[in-house]
Amino acid sequence: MKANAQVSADKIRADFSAAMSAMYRDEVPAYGTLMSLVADVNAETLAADPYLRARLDATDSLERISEERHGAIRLGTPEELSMMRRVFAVMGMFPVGYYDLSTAGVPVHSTAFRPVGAESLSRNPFRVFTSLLRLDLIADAALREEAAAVLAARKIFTDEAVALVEKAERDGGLNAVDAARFVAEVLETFRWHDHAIVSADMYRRLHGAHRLVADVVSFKGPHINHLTPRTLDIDKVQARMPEEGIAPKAVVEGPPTRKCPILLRQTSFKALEEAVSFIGEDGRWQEGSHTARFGEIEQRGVALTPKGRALYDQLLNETRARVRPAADGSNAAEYEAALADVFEAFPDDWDGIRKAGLGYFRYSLTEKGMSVTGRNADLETAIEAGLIQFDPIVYEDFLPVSAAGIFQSNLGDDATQDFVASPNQVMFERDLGGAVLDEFAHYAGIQRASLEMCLGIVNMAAAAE
Ligand code: OOG
Ligand code: NI
Repeated sequence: MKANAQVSADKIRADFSAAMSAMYRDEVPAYGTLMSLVADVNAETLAADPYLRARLDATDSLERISEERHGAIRLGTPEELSMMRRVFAVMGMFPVGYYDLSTAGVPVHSTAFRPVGAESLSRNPFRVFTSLLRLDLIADAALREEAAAVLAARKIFTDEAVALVEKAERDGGLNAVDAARFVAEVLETFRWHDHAIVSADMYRRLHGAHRLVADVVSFKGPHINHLTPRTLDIDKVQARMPEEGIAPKAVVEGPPTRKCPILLRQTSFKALEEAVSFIGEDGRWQEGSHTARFGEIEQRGVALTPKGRALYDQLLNETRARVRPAADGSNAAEYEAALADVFEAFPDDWDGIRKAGLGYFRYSLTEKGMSVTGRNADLETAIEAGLIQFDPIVYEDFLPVSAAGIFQSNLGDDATQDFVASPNQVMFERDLGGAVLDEFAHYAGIQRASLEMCLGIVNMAAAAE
């Protein structure tokens, strides 16, 4: 390779994800424990289910699972958000979806930066759930202004990181030397700082407005607050966490346990209380603490169509109207029972989900299908004849109610607070400096392309025989 040849955005993302994982394992040892537990359970699950293993292998998703993770950060200003968009673009990560969390009592709105093409996703699907603090939802005007002033004065990116982003934009990429520097420089933005940029008194006041405000405003940068490996059996990992000395939150967020997993199920362990030094009166540091960083695991299932998603949302609302999961976990069993009961209404076999138009699937030719042409068959006939098969397309995004549950469990049980629901995607996109992509369009595109390819071949006019 020539010294100046550019490395792919996919490689930069894979390197960055690995560097972030190594850093977080050093900073939060429980994350390392969770990673090995997930790796064990994934290996057991695959060994016990050769069919699952074969299908993951056939759809290029087996390799990615052990390297798969997402993280989350919380930013303070529009400038930070738009610069973050440019940083992630260098790694082939683009904003997908808009999540309003004000309805759930968390003063942020968010997007997920992630790769979008099927090939990039199978190479490395690293995602970062990225939230922007909404000071406009904080009632105390004086505090709002003080917080804005602190945020305006901080610089979360190193000069070198910014210079490398500009270079990548100018040249359409980075060479290997610059890419390695870029990874190291950008990592600095996500690092934990145990010295706050505010006094203990200001921290207390920010904390009083909302714990999340204190978490965003008090520090030099947006420390990565969790990293989440992907498991193939979340119930098993959840059950084994206590044996490893990790206490999970009481309820798994998302759909119930099913034969055919849909969307996303997540659970986390509580944030750690960490020592922090605050700015003191006389130039001396004042000791204190802050809870922010935690661990999470997730199991991903099939991506749902708008129709499937509407059914999911309806069933989740129905469940929560019946039993509202208490933050202290006291009614966890009752909630789980209600969830399982209500979700009986959601078909639990792949063909049923597909036929009802609830999920997205990738179609491919079976061995038999590869050897026939000129069938003039429609999709269902071709499936029945064993010419075309289908695999669920994995959900690559997030769920607002689940995200709110994860936020809440880590902000403390007493942190529930009501805000007037005020989604503002227009403001978010203005601050971001671009539009967020539509998550459904991505899945629909993969499904359509696979379908056209299969039917095109099966129905291709028979070659002169
Ligand atoms: C983000 C919480 C959302 C998820 O997996 O739904 C999230 C945060 O706490 O900053 O990561
Ligand atoms: Ni998460």
